[in-house]
Amino acid sequence: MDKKNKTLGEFIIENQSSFQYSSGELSKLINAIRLAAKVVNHEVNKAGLIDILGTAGDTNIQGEDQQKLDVLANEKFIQTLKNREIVCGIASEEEDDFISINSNDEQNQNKYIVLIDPLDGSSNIDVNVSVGTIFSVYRRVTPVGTPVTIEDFLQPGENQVAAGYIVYGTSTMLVYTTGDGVNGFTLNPAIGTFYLSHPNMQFPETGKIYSVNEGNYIHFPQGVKDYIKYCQQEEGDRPYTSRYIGSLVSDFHRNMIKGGIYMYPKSSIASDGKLRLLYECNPMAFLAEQANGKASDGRSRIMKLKPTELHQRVPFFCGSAKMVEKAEEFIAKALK
Ligand code: P6P
Repeated sequence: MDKKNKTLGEFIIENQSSFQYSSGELSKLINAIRLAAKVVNHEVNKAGLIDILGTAGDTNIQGEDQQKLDVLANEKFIQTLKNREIVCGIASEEEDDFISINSNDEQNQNKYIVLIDPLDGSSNIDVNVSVGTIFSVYRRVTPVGTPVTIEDFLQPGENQVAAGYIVYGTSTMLVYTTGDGVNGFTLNPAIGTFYLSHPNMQFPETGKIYSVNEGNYIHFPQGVKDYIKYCQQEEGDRPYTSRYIGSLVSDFHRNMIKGGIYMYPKSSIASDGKLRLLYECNPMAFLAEQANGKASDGRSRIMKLKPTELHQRVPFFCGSAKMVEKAEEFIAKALK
């Protein structure tokens, strides 16, 4: 079959044998994420109607009006994952603590935990700019059949068994990895099917796009300021182009296709940066490395960091390997 016409379902089945763990469960997990993505996509696409109609014209089963989209996305992903009894625990940006899923039941042999940012960049919804869902999957480290603990969630990113995102943009795409490269699937909304549109996605080794909120420039460490000035200098293939959507998934996706670097540095107003290690930086870092890119906190490989808290923040530099390395060089030089 032509690679490009393959559906996500066919792709999962064809590739589950290459997955080193229990392939059946992983397939069910990715399928659950696929379903939740279609439901959230439907809600995101009609969000603008809330202003026109007062509501989105729908009410949910409790007869309530349209909820805030990030709350709704959170509920849809948690509900979908819970109902399929595939995972033993979930952590979400929208939940203060992790959720244990009947994992104190001897019968619950589920081995996977999922961490999600259900709707990253949701403030962009009101201005019709693309947003995304990010997910990260690990095998639990505590005994199967016992309640999950925080240790199951505080694993270094290199322990991930799968990670991906859905970008709700001009088209809706699901992009994910299970450790054997990165593949992108585009939703055909007419029939609700994801088709393989971007097989084996790779970051160009270098690029000419830098993505950072330059409004924070005065607050950045000197090394970051020096790298931004380097991007703006007229020399060789520079100045680069500045592109910053304010939605991590969208900036990452564009940079992976065209080449570029995304930065959310620490600053004098955000001592650890803004992005969350567990359900934003680690999954995007897994994807970046699987696509021959890099992901760093400015000094160390993101996926090596040992998490200490569920919602901890870290500085984040991610994208084309040569560009991340150059940023790290400027940061190191300024510290000497
Ligand atoms: P700022 C969205 O809130 C987000 O987490 C990322 O998706 C995005 O890149 C960043 O924050 C935008 O943050 O401070 O530049 O508005």
